Amino acid sequence: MENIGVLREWFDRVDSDHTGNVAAPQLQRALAVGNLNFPLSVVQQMIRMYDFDRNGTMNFEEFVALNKYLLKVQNVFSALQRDRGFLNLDEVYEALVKLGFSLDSPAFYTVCESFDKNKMGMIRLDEFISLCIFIQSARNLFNSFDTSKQGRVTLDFNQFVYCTANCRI
Ligand SMILES: [Ca+2]
Repeated sequence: MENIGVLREWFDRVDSDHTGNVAAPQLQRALAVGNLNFPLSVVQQMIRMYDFDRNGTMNFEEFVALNKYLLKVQNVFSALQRDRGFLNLDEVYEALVKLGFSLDSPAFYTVCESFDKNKMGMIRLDEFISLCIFIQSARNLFNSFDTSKQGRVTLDFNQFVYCTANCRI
């Protein structure tokens, strides 16, 4: 999917009503064709991450940016899954480090727990992508409050509510 022509073709197919914009349900169906099944809320979060013009849908440029991110996550997953189709939790940790996130134990295990649907410690690709989308959104939101780049933010209750509502998947 790296080839821009191939991406354009894919986008045009997903954009079935030819508006130049892809909405969450269309994107959800398109990803499902590639065997990636996401709840609509995760797809909406993907769109929010790359919705540069803030219109709630993906134009081609935004779609390319999202695809680039998904490929990066997919590559890290593929390198570690050793043909089993899932990562164990140690491998998820390693994968997250490769993607630039080193969480402490409480944060890591809490996140894994909420994305490991059958609670077996085996994270499939779609679960891993959902997990990454969540952490990346949390990172982006955190950075928007951490204006002095101290790695620390102070939130009042309203801001806290705003944050949790924004990162909920
Ligand atoms: Ca948009």
